[in-house]
Amino acid sequence: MSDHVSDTERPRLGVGMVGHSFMGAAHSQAWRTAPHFFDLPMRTEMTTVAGRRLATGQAAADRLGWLGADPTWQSLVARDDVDLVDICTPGNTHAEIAIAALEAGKHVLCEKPLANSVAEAELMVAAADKAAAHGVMAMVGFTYRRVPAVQLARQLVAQGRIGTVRHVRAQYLQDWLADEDTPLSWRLDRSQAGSGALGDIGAHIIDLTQFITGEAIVGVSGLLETFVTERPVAQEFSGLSGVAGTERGPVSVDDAAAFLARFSSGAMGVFEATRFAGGRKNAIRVEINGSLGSLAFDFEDMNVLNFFDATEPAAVAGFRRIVVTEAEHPYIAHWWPAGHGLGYEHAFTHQVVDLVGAIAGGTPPAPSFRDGLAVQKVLDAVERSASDGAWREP
Ligand code: SOE
Repeated sequence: MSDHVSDTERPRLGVGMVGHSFMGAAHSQAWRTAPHFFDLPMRTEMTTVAGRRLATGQAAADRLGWLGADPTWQSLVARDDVDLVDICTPGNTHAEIAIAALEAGKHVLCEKPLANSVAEAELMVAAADKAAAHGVMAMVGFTYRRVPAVQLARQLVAQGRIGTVRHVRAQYLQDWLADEDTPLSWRLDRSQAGSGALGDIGAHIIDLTQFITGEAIVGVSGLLETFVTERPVAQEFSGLSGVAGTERGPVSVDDAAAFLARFSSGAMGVFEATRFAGGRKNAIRVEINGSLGSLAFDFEDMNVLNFFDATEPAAVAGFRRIVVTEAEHPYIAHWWPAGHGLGYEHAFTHQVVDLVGAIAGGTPPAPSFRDGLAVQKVLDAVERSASDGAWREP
């Protein structure tokens, strides 16, 4: 890191993280890495972490690089040396933790989806609006926005390079539940996760497509399916896999979701989110067709954006594979020479960089809690439509 601003000149930002499983590990990596690759305007400190038990919290703190652990999220929020609360817990806890943190004057970064219901998300937005009046910031973690190829896609749309958007095609395909014996985890329990593939991964493509096109989804027709309604109860679970016990329990969320959508400009959208797409591990595919060209992105080839420019002579026009690793591309100048590529974790680092920049600059970060609420409303509309078969508005 170049040292333009000395440590004493930069204000300290104490961070407390709640939850230390898969997402907690991804966020920890980002807090560890960001100050070493970017000139952060604040001196971030990984102050403390809290989980369900102090002992596991302490072990996670040691493993993930936090200075210490707290016995509960309440004690973490109450600490004077914590300025920002990073929420990496299941959705059913987001509202309570985020609202308490904002009321205590702490900035908040909250994992997606923002909440488990529109009502909770509305309460979170109200708390964020109140806190904003005192310079307290709130951001929701739709991390894939910060993949450089996604940022480039948004820039090209904004520059008019694909003209009027007509089609939006988005898929989020995983296969970690395709094996019927994969055990239950909180992600399969509606009371904790709110919904299944729809909220967990469908939320990402709703946010991504609205982010890239700059348009809002204004109507949907949805379909939800649970293919495997009962699974072994997990003896242990970590990340997306676990050790199955002999007892079995119910799956109370959707395994897969599909929906048609209308965007504010009139563009048509086709969405699919599933954890049963055998062979697809983390395929986030977004293709946009406009009057002057098309864009196509696949997270499984995340350093690339495909761009078709329909204004080129037909004889030579065709999809161009832009390798988004040049210093001119968003964020890249802080990393490796051209062609050396970024991975899943870099977007989390960019998220920290942008959030710290927003806090230091006093500018509200994006995606805001209001953006999270907008996604929540689309999720809710898809669920309502899937249950009664009617076209629904968010
Ligand atoms: C599980 O489907 C999951 O971990 C999501 O919860 C994350 O948001 C996504 O980034 C990867 O997959």
